[in-house]
Amino acid sequence: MSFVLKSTEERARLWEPMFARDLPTLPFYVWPEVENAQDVRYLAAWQPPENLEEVFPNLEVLFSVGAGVDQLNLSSVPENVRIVRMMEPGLAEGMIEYVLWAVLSCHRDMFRYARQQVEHMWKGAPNISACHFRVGVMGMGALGTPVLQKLSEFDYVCSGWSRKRHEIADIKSYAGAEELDAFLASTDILICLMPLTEETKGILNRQLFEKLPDGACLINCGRGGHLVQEDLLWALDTGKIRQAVLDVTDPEPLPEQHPFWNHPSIFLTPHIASSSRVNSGGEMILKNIIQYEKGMKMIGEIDRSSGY
Ligand code: NDP
Ligand code: OXD
Repeated sequence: MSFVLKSTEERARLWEPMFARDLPTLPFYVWPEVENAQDVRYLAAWQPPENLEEVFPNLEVLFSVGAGVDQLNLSSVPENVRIVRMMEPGLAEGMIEYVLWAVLSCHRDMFRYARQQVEHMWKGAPNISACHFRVGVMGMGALGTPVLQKLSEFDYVCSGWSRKRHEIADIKSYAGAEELDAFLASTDILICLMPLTEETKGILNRQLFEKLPDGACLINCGRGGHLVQEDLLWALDTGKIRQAVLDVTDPEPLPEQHPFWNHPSIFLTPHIASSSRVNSGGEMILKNIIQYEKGMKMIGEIDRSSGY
């Protein structure tokens, strides 16, 4: 039985001693230096090797080193292989910081002031209190929920939308397709923090934007595939959306001539909203292997039928 890491040098350097400390009898290999592929039971990777079934025929658990699993072609992972995504505390911390920055910047109109500076323009507008802004988060999971809780501390009027209803103090929970319109109608700043699945692909589209109040803001921290790009350009041109903050695009990076690069109302960041911290990510995988070997539940195991 062995473990293979197919990822960065930094992870390899830090995780190998951690594994030797906590699971000394489990051989640790760094891809592609694997001694006996038949023995490999655990693989941690962003992308597994091609022909996974042939490369590691006895694989039992595939750990994604990221929070999302949309980069995996789930149909090429054998049915018996359990898939576990990364859930470690650093991911939520980073996402809270990013979303808070983006929401405060939209609320306080910082992107407009940045544009004004380029024009040498000195022109202020009165401040509006946070309690007058309604912030809506699509996705109330491991990231969306702590983000909503932090925004609520800042006095924003917070709501979330997800498949199931969630009971969270001070947060209004909207659930399912039938409650999406009501959620959108009461959202001034919309944040996407959903996984990319067959159901959520292209969900940020013209039809959805039309349901938002005029002059809303959009913050996409999910995946580039959630957004229909030409529909965002339409929404910005018509004033339906006044500002977009995009941490994710499709593709990443965008091609040199893409209209988003120079759009005055789009602020792009290069997929840096959050990432798993190397040490706590390693600890999480170790904990999961130990739990798995005891027949216990693993934290972050995905449900293949829903794709997240
Ligand atoms: P979770 O799986 O914990 O939460 C996902 C949430 O989305 C759940 O609330 C779920 O609903 C909801 N959801 C899924 N499908 C639908 C649907 N069809 N309709 C309505 N709601 C839906 O994921 P995380 O919070 O950990 O992460 C979310 C995503 O954030 C990741 O998949 C990744 O794409 C992105 N991400 C981006 C990063 C960045 O740096 N930009 C960093 C890390 C992650 P329910 O609660 O009902 O199950
Ligand atoms: C992730 C990401 O999914 O960085 O972890 O987007």
